[in-house]
Amino acid sequence: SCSNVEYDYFQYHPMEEISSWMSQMAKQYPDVVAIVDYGKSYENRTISLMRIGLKSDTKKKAIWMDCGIHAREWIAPAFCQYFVRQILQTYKTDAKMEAMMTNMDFYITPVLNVDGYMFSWKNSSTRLWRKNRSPGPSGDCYGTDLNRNFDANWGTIGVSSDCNSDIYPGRGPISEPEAQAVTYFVGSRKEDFLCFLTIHSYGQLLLIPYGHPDFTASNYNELVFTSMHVGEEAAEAILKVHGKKYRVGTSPAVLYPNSGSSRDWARMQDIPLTFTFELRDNGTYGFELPQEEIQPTCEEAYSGALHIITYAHDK
Ligand code: ING
Ligand code: ZN
Repeated sequence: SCSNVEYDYFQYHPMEEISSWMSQMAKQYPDVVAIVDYGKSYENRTISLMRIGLKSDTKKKAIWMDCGIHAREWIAPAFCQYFVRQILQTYKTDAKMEAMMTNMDFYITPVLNVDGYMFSWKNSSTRLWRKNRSPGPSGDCYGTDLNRNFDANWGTIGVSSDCNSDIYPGRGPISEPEAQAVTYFVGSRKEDFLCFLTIHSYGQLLLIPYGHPDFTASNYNELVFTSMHVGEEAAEAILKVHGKKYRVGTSPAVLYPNSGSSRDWARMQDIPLTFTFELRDNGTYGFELPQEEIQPTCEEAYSGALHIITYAHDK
């Protein structure tokens, strides 16, 4: 039957296949995997995450990971799926992973921007779509950049008020249903989350808060110090796998400033470790990363993500 056909983790998959893969995993691991629908996209599609963890008598901590907030970054959903497969394959034989799955739940959204992802699969002219699909104020332009729409210094820097722009931040903070879904789900249990990872491409970067160069929190220096340290160690772990260099820093230090990102919002909720991953490559293929690079990209990013998550767990 279909359920016995091996899922190919090293190919890009359209939304329908990712959705049925999620259901399949929940069926295959009923005690460990639950599907949680936590929002609706602008075009009324369900936004789902996989809650992955082992039963525990004590209150569990949590790890957040979202992929596919930007439609065209196809390597990101591929990574979330790979990550899920790896932790499910590992925990039965690896005591450390078993402990982490007992003490924590992983909340993993393989595709956050469902409408945009489907639009990017539609045809070659829409392949490089980034935003969601909600209409702008004038009705003749589409899409809000979901990673400019969060309530974190919203609309102040690294944005454009032109709704045709790829960095249009929307009508106001969390005007978009996809950003609302994350805000309300994470916000309602923010004290549980040890770590918030949001996965993008491309650039080979690990970005830490904040995107706004003038914004600092009370314990900002301590947090930057810890994040930089953990980030540098994660980058070392990544380098060891296939020799790829990832740079670590705040977005203004490494590239350019921005506002309204989910990572900054999560940090402002006092989630201790929040990172943006920018996966391969460095611009050779950009968003159209060849399928041959899916496996090595996932392997190295898994190593980096696991380092951060292990640190969060052990701390
Ligand atoms: N990059 C992110 C973006 O929202 C970012 C994160 C921000 C990177 C600022 C560098 C500077 O733009 C991508 N690729 O979406
Ligand atoms: Zn992105």
